[in-house]
Amino acid sequence: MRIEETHVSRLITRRYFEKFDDCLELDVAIVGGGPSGLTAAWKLAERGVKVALLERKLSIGGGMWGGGMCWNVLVVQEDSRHVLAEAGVSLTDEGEGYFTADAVEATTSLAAKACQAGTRIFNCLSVEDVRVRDVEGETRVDGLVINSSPVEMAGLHVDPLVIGCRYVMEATGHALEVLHTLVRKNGVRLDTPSGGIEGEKSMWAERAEATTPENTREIFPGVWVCGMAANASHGAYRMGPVFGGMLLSGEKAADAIATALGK
Ligand code: 48F
Repeated sequence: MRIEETHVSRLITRRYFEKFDDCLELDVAIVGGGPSGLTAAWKLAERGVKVALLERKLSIGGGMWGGGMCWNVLVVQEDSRHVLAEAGVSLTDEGEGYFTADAVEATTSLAAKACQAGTRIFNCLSVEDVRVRDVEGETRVDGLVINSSPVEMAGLHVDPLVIGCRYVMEATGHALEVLHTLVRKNGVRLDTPSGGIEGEKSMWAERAEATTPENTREIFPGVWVCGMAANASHGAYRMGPVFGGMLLSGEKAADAIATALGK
């Protein structure tokens, strides 16, 4: 086979921009490709929701790759292992309700499930702001302001682009980047006890795992919080390298949003 380099370039640019163009109007835009975002993406796409996932880094997976302290084993509990099992991940029963999985197998399997179900993933792309609109007297988020990660990293003065969506999913983990930007720039009140970001408490894994799915909800019109972002926004504890709550949070958010969208 003869290989023409410019044709290879044409194939890449054509397919990429076809995909990008089709994602300018989405049902759901997920910010962050950690375990909660990937699970939500997979489950939303499976329900026929038009969903894209935007990840700043070259690699998706967030905090999954390194297990705990770079020792790449994940721990999940009895009530969440079905998510990894459904993704085809091998689990070892450690007794007393604990299961372990290889972090690399779990990350790549969740990512494959999300892609194969129809999620469009844009890695190397950073969300720097949200789009807001007044809808019937209520301020609502209905889009994201995005830029190329290398532009962000180099500090170049280049204007961003915008994608529209019915719902944004804030799945940026401890950083809560979407919510911090929303609150700082617009002075809006979130649906939290103080109306602001409550912050994250120290380690209490059992409590944190219980509250992660509970705190997974629409925290502002058009914005769902998912994964560690759910706890960090609600003043809840952290859980460290126990990943069950992340998976259940993604599953819950996907089910609620797909139902709200009539899917
Ligand atoms: O932190 P992360 O893995 O989020 P998660 O799904 O899972 C948390 C766990 O990994 C772990 C834990 C115990 O289970 O607490 O920490 O809540 O992944 C968040 C992803 O969001 C990306 C970031 O690079 C990471 O991969 N991200 C953060 N800010 C942005 C972003 C942004 N502004 N634009 C795009 N991606």
